[in-house]
Amino acid sequence: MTDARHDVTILVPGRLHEHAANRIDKSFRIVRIERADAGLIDAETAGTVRGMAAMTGINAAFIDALPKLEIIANFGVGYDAVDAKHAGARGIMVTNTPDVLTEEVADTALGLLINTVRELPKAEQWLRQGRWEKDGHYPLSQATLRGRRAGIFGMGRIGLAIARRLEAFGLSIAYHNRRKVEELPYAYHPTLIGLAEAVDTLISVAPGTASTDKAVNAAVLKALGPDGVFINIGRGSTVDQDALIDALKNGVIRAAGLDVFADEPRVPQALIDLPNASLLPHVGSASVHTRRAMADLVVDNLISWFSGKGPVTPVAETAHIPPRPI
Ligand code: NAP
Ligand code: 8YV
Repeated sequence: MTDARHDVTILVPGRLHEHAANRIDKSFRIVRIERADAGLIDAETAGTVRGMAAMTGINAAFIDALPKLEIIANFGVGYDAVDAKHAGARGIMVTNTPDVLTEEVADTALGLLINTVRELPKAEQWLRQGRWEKDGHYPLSQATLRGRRAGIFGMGRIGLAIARRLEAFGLSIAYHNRRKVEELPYAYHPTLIGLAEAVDTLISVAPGTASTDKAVNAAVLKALGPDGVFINIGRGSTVDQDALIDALKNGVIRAAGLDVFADEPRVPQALIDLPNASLLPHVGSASVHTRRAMADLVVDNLISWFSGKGPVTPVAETAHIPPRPI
């Protein structure tokens, strides 16, 4: 897509992938500010802003400070940081970046699961610290993937890509969504606790919304059981993090692998200190290849919108908004 609209101002608050920023600069008039704070933009400029590209939180007050805003292009498939409901109510389109990151995130989920169960990061440290030569072999891992029963919380695009990989690894698969996906061969559980009771390996890839807030709580972890492994590649808000720390400390579950946290980038010391937690700094989609594809989709949404063709990937809360007339 090459349509240039240099009369359209696109606001970029905070950091943005440079490929996206460069493409926006080529096609539009770009205005960058340090963060999403209405105090950082003068009223005259605010009055010219018609689009936004963001990988930061965008709240209702910031949206309301931009009277001509038509579209917010979010960098990421998860858009929990954007008040999409408020945008929708004001007739402002919100887009996200689905599909282009699905396989990458599923790969990361499997890597995190194997690291957690087979202790590979710790085994590598053993070698790097010279302990193989000094102390002999790294101890056998207490856990194995063999015979595990996986449960996916959030069987959407990424959940399904994880399930396909788990099938190839020989694990049985069940899932919980609000709605059963009819065409899938996997066992459906209408409740999360029912899923946790039925499996020993729970993988959360649900979005961060009011309905998933702290859904993985003490009762769900107890239901998972003492051989239980919990993996979170979705959003930190879907888990009661204190309950998870207690469960890991007290043997309520065996281990956890986490790519996402309640208050990123802050990770509680209690979690860092736990030997049975494998931790990653939110790198699910973080390859050069995939982040560039996400950057392209952010800009393709802006170009399509301002060409009068509508959004490429609108989010559910704003999908009802018609394309703007040109
Ligand atoms: P998706 O296709 O929309 O899938 C989300 C699934 O969650 C849907 O199947 C949905 O089914 C289910 N769900 C939503 N609310 C639920 C609830 N209250 N209870 C039970 N199930 C619920 O999204 P996706 O592309 O797979 O992405 C999923 C999430 O992964 C994103 O929102 C993002 O937060 C996260 N993510 C993380 C990374 C990372 O770097 N770690 C990267 C990309 C994405 P129902 O509507 O039927 O309930
Ligand atoms: C990104 C993600 O790291 O797409 C998502 O929902 O969590 C990740 O792919 C994040 O959105 C970048 O800000």
